[in-house]
Amino acid sequence: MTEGNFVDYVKIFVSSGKGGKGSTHLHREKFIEKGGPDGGDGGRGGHVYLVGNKGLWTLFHLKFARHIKAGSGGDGSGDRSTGADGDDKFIEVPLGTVVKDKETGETLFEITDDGEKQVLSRGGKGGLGNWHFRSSTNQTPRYSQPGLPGTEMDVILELKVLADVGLVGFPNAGKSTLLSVLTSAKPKIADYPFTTLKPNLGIVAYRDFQSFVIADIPGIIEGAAEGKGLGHYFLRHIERNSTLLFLVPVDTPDIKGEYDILVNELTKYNPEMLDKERMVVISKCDMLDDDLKAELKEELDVSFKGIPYMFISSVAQQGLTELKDKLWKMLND
Ligand SMILES: Nc1nc2c(ncn2[C@@H]2O[C@H](COP(=O)(O)OP(=O)(O)OP(=O)(O)O)[C@@H](O)[C@H]2O)c(=O)[nH]1
Ligand SMILES: [Mg+2]
Repeated sequence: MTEGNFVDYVKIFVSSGKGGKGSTHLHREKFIEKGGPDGGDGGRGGHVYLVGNKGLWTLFHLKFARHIKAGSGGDGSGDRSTGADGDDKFIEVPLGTVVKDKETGETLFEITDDGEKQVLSRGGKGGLGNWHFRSSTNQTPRYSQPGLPGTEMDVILELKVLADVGLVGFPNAGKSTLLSVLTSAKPKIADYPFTTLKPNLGIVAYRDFQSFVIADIPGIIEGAAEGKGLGHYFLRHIERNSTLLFLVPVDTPDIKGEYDILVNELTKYNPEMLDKERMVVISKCDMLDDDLKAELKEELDVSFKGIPYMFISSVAQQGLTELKDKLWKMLND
């Protein structure tokens, strides 16, 4: 997935259909001079639904869909005929789509399951035909109800990426490079911070035709939870990942300290982040010879205590198979 078509936020205007008019009709037949009222009801206006689709990964297909409108209900007619219901509209969205009212900012609901269907905007009720209003005092009512109008609303759709593994690290830690060697994704890689501006997803092909999805998000810096850098905006993308992979480059002066800052930012953002499975990867290890690596390992065994960590190099392709094995195990245990 390239950066250009990853869309995780869209504003759309939806309107449900208005209800059809009830009919004011009097029965006419040869030889029956004054037939009774037989005006049928109007059909209901079309609803606008959101439907979860596990085959979708972005909201790109809705980027240019500014206005989504369901059909109006048909009017009722004589012989107690009910008007047809308006056409419903079904908006397909990826799993993890959060729906908000644009006016109030209130979260309306979230789509999490494949095939899950929720009404976003309900069509107006059809009006009752005059047939309903006959009574002992009025045998021929000459009125019926109009249909109720549909509702219009501006909504925001926001996507939380539902990948299996989320990559977390400071800018320049090597996250996109790792994604590019584990998957066929081709994210932009460069020697400056904030190269990645939008999440990238890649599929890791694992032994025996199995696979899992990795999400590479923009780098996180201290203060991200309060809105510094880009991290704040993208933290929601890793809220739903079941496993977090922390990347800290081997040339970082205080590796454990940097890891602590990352964990702290995630916790401030949402304490539930700490409940996830996590592992630390010390990246760019091709910069270190074996002696230095052994020395560092002694140090890290102490500072990381029980936290699982490992050395890798995306450039020299070191530790990648072991990393895949470990991630697979974490995801499936
Ligand atoms: N020596 C070495 N350099 C690496 C390795 N992995 C990444 N780099 C370099 O580190 C720099 C940053 O890599 P990126 O993959 O863009 O880092 P990132 O974490 O995605 O950065 P942002 O998108 O800015 O957050 C690039 O110059 C990469 O070539 C590695 O295994 N070894
Ligand atoms: Mg990047």
